[in-house]
Amino acid sequence: MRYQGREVDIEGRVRLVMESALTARDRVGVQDFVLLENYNSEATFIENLRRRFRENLIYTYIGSVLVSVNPYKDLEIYSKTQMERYRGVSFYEISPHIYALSDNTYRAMRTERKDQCILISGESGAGKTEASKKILLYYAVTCPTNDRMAALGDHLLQSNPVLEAFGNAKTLKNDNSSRFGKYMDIQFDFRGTPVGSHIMNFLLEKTRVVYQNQGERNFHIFYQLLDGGDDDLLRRLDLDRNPQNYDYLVKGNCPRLSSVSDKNNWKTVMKALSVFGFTEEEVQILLNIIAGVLHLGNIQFGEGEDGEAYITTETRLNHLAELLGIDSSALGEALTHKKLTAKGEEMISPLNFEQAVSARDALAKSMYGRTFSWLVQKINQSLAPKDEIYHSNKGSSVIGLLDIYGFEVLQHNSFEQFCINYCNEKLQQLFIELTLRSEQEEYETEGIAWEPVQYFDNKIICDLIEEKHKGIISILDEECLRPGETCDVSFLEKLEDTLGGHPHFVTHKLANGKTRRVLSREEFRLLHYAGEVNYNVTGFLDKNNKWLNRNPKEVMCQSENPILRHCFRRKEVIDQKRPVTAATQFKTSLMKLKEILMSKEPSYVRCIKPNDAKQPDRFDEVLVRHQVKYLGLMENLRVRRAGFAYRRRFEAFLQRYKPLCPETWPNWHGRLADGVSTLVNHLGYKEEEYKLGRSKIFIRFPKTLFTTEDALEAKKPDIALTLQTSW
Ligand code: AD9
Ligand code: MG
Repeated sequence: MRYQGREVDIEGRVRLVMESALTARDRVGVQDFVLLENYNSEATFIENLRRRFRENLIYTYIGSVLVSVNPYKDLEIYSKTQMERYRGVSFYEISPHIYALSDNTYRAMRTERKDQCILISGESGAGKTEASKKILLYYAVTCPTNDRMAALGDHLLQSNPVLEAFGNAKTLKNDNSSRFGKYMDIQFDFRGTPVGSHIMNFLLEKTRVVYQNQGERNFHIFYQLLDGGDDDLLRRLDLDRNPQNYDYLVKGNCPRLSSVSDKNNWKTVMKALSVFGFTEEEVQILLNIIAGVLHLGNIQFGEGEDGEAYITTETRLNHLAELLGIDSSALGEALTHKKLTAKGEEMISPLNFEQAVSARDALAKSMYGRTFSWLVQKINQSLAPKDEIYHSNKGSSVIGLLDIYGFEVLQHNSFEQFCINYCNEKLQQLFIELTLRSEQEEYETEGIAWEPVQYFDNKIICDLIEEKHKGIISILDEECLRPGETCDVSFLEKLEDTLGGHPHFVTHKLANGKTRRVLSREEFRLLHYAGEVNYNVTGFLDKNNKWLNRNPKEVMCQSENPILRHCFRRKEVIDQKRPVTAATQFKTSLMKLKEILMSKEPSYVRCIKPNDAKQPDRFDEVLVRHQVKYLGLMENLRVRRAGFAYRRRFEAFLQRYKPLCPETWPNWHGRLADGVSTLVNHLGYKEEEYKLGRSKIFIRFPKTLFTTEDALEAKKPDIALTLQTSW
């Protein structure tokens, strides 16, 4: 048998039976925070987390929300046997686990016929991506399948290594940090068989392609190719194995990672691509682009007498052009000249050194970013449900999985952190709206009176960022689109003019020396729900502007490489309209995402990072307290407890406690509500201790439940043991 996920022998079992429920609770804490006696105390909350973490019990509930603490070590709790334990078992009957949440969500989808979504949040390195992988694994292994669908489970799992290779990177916070947001729909038919999937990707951090902070790396795929690609391949791509030889890979001074084998991961990625049906030729042209980005980074410029840039690395340029299937001189010109159309006439003007470097980097970012989107599209084609099966089936439903980049505060925060933190802000808002709403709805459906709880609503910060005309994004866009000389500093001034006095916005000028850390003249500070972040405006306009010069686009759309031709459409070159800015595009996709999520029944995984050193068995209380605070876990708990600490469906309650009452034992034959009423009357529940809703009993205090548990233990120790192990 198992106790809290560990095997115990017969002797151990006897010993455990001897232990009182309280002793067990003292050692391993409670499995659901709502059972904490002192639920208002943050210290008690954290102590409970700490005790459980010490015992390798990384999961704890707040009602139906799963709190997960990153163990930074492999725990043997994800096996197939474990999956079997959780299959079909009610949420509260067994110790908390990501599998319990996965199973519960699946069953809710099946029984209630309602689309579900699982929202995973937490800061960078807290374990979101790992959680999402465990959920996928659970569905791939446990869901019913048939021969035709057997491959889908495999495809679902294989999407991870590919997307991680191209979209994840080593950062200071996480060796495998997601640098894009991912929302994945898993589609099920009326039998509950997974039949397809679709991935929506959000704003890839493209800047990383050309620049990495100290101690960070570029996207994994570059290192994997250099380390794992065979000699013939590298020769064909004209690459050598040393990352130090590529300008785009040396900025962070971190070519190798001890925690990651680039070579092994390369093999996994290549295998996964073939699973997705990529032909050998497609893989080759994809790799041409990846190698092309590296070669592009090594193109160097000189400056002529009149300040015009010229290319000093002609041979490299030729190699690059050959690799990308484009004309070498056209590429050279595109990197050193700007094409303008004025009054119907085409004019070509030379770029200076800085402009040429920036044109080169813009092209590299654009090539990589568009190729990433192409890749997601290809994977989606392979994951799409086969029409005749899916669409002919009424009653099909969906489970959505959201795994985005976590809240980030770095030494130097730029446009990317601004977008990432905005995304987290929106997700927090959704959490607030939905947890409160669903709680309220449950009381309403069950006909129970509700007492609202005070909580911090971060809508004010979301508005500050996204409001039309007055929000930061609108102001940024205006500055980007304004004709004439605009710069990052004029953007900051505009922010100050419009937002001065906003309680969540501070700058050097506005702070008047009143803030803790003095801001520089290029910074603004946002007081996010998760803490203060100083953003440096340098580069904001540039990164927001998705305007790529016309010449590089023209060159790319004439490429012999079909992926590049797909990514750079002729229409785009002809169409002179300015593209939507990066921030606005991001805002629009977040709005779309919110709509998708709001139409589904949400479940939550709130991930916590126990220490900054990425070490096992280290629980940094200050760090954890901070996360508990900004994730709003105390408020979440209070909301859950404001009304009733516990709720159970009548049948579950009756089934469990019926041995305690002669009238309900061994079976109750009347209405369920009457059975529960008879039972609690017999147990002596006082009127203020509980309420009967339409289908559930609501118990106000955990103590009431503990007393009932103790009574059950006294009567049937065997039953009580399973109970101790799960509560
Ligand atoms: V980011 O916002 O993408 O930077 P995540 O996604 O929250 O971040 P991730 O899931 O990548 O973090 O976890 C970081 C690392 O912690 C992983 O690479 C694992 O080494 C480690 N980890 C996380 N969860 C678990 C787990 N359940 N068991 C063991 C884990 N290790
Ligand atoms: Mg991640």
